[in-house]
Amino acid sequence: MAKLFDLTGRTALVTGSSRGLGRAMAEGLAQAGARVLINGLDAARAEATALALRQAGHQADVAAFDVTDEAQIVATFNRLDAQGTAVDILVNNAGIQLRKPMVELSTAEWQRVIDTNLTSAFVIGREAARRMLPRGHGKIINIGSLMSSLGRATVAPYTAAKGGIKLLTQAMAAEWAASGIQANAIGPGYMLTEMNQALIDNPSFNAWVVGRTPSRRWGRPDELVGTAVYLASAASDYVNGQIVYVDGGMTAIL
Ligand code: GCO
Repeated sequence: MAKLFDLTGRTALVTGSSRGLGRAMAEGLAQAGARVLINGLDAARAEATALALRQAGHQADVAAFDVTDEAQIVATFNRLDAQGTAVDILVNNAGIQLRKPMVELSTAEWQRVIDTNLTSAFVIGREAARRMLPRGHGKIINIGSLMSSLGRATVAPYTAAKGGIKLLTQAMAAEWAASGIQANAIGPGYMLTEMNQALIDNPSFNAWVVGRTPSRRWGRPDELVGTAVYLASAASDYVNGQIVYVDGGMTAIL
């Protein structure tokens, strides 16, 4: 059974993994045996995270690039090719949030969220798949959200992007499953992260989350690790195009 979840010998690229959910998942994949590539906009912060993982006895390096910059993405994958580093597991986690009513939202603001949260997953997924397809195996894990299936006022671009992540995952399965690639998504619920700090600190929003969530609490970033390792491992070789909500039950009830 342990072998089923063992990632030894695999390399995992986790975008947006200097902190938050991405860092938690990168740590979990490393604990399962993977060599992890820490990505972030801030190279120094990414290096600090990779160093902390190495100090904990794991294999961790940095792949610092802007997930909205196609030239940087392509250059990174070309550099990894030249180094003989194959990305076996891709976690498309990087994302931003922008809370504003649509009638006050500029098109540029909309586009920035879509570019960061959705288009990046396509571009990085395409570059990874171009290398995975000839190898006949690969794992792609796209990070969705409650907003992959539910709407909330004032987060329209994030919601549209995360809804797109769900269906992009299904499109990846449609095109790549026959070649041994499994593409799935994780839909985190309300998690205790920096991105949500303003919500956590808002007494009425906090009360709403606790009351609306069957588990009656926010989730912790480390609570995504089990699902991430599962979707990155042989345990999910016959799972494709699915989204697993790790949300305390929020999407399961009215
Ligand atoms: C919000 C939050 C949510 C969560 C998460 C839920 O403003 O409602 O930011 O979007 O971050 O995505 O799955």
